[in-house]
Amino acid sequence: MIETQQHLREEFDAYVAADKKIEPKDWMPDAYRKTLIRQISQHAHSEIVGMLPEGKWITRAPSLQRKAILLAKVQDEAGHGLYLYSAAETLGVDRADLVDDLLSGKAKYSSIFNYPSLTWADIGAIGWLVDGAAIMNQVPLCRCSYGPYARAMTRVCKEESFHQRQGYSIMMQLMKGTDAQKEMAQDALNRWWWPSLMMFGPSDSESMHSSQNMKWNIKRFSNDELRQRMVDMTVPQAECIGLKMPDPDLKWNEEKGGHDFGEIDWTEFYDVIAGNGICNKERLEDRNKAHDDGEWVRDAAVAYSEKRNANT
Ligand code: BYC
Repeated sequence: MIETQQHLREEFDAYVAADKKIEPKDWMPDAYRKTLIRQISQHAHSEIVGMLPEGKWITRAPSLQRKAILLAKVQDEAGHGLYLYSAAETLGVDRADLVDDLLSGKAKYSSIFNYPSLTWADIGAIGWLVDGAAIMNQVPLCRCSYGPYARAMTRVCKEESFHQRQGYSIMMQLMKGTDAQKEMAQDALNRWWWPSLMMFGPSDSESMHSSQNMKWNIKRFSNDELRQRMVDMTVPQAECIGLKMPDPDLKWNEEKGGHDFGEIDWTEFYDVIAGNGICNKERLEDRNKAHDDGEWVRDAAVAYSEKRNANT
């Protein structure tokens, strides 16, 4: 029995080392299954909670065209949540249990969604920076060793790149506008920049899952590597439209071939993920209300399927 386990483990390791995909019915170590359920479910919850800050602006979008675009974007996030819950279910968990953990406050979701969206420029900043960070993090996940997660990511990334461009287009338009519009765009960048960098997670020396998950080809790059790429990608985009990065320590480092940047406020990050951010309470209340309001839809779907099954 122990020998069989050992053999399965060696086979699994060789498979991952050869960059092959692990599929739901394949043998996998318990810890691999567990860390995937953790990451994929947190990711699914982030997509669902991520609808809230932008959803609040659908009725206040400045034109019909912007409203239609925002509506489609928020709907895409709901779709991403659903693909991800489905991917998590292939690992043997029940979606209803995952949702319960989100609603009770037990489960984590991305820190970024605990900040308020105060102005229309925040919708630009979210698309540009938050979806920008999401793409930076998720493109490598398309090569994740777990097949269903990798495949879900392929579609998610295609949609995220539209989202990122719509956000940048809002910022671009505001920066061509009046002084008040330019100030609004700058203020949004000032407030969203540091939280966007926090999305990549703790620094490498503090990240408890990175090293094992990189060995298993779940993660391909470390939190700090992806954060550095995000900084290097965003700085010229900001300059191009006349925005100033809110970091006095930011400067190009020729030797490293990237930017040096200021220290992240890790106390703030850990406070937010412990549930004490500006909007944690509001987000959970809104999500619980949406879930309760949707009960009749779930009941109707169950009644319909029971009736159909009885007739066949
Ligand atoms: N927020 O060992 P570490 C989106 C937790 S959705 C909260 O480095 P790992 C979008 C971490 O979970 C964006 N918690 O962990 C949606 C762990 O706690 P547990 C979401 C965070 O997993 C709508 C602990 O800190 N994207 O893009 O190796 C509209 C130690 O961290 C955060 C994903 O979920 C955080 N920022 O690395 C627009 C992508 N960071 O679980 C956009 C998939 C860390 O031990 N996820 N923690 O209790 C990942 O790539 C990785 O899970 C992370 C963290 C990079 C986030």
